[in-house]
Amino acid sequence: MLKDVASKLKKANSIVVLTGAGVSTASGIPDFRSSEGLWSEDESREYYMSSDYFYHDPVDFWNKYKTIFQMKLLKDYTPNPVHQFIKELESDKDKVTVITQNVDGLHLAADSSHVIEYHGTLNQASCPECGESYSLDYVMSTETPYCQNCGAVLKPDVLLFGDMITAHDEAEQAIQTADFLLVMGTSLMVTPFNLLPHYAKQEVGMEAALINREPTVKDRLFDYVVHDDLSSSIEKLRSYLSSL
Ligand code: CNA
Repeated sequence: MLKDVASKLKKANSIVVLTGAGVSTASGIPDFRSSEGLWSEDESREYYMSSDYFYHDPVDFWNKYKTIFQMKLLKDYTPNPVHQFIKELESDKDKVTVITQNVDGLHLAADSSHVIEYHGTLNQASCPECGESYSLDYVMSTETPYCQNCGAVLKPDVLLFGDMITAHDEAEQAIQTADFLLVMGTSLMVTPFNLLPHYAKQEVGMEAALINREPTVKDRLFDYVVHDDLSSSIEKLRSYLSSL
């Protein structure tokens, strides 16, 4: 199966790669829905990570946000061979667009040229009043981060539950002009991101492959499905690609 995926990757001029938390587990960042994932510990997290809660109590929001993410996500993580493999695909393609649900910034750190951070990024926060942007270093330097211009409490640039998705049209546009879709490391449980493979298959009519350790609810959509660890799958894909 991976041999077929390698051959499709080789032939395609323009590829879209959809990624989820599973591409970053090899960097040491836990995913959400595996048994050791972040979400399994406490379901009230969905409420605390919502824009409703941010506007209700922004000071306690930051308290909760940092408790949930600071220990586990806001550290110095680096790209792993999966991020690097996606970057390497650019070497003989017209375009490789990465559309990621991840908020860790690791595709940008791996230097991928076209990255759509569909759920935003943990690496920045903005003022909801005046729009001024602040770095993660500033956010982490103080218990509650306030805007230095207007004094409002900053909002993280990560998409909170209840926030509008602004990247969906851009994501569909990228898919429209691609000729192969590769989906990696996601349970495809989150809507509307999980509508993108439907769009690729049913509206645009392109072939699509999924590599994920566990079966997903969307497996039937794909032409090629591989249930395996990404690090070893990437090694195999690399070696097939080099022999083509
Ligand atoms: P998820 O629902 O936790 O699913 C992750 C999937 O990846 C699971 O089905 C696993 O089987 C699979 N997986 C994990 N490790 C590997 C591996 N090494 N090889 C192959 N497959 C693997 O996460 P989704 O991305 O589907 O859900 C979307 C959420 C998760 C988004 O809102 C993200 O912001 C959020 N999230 C992001 C990060 C991050 O930025 N790194 C971390 C945790 C959660």
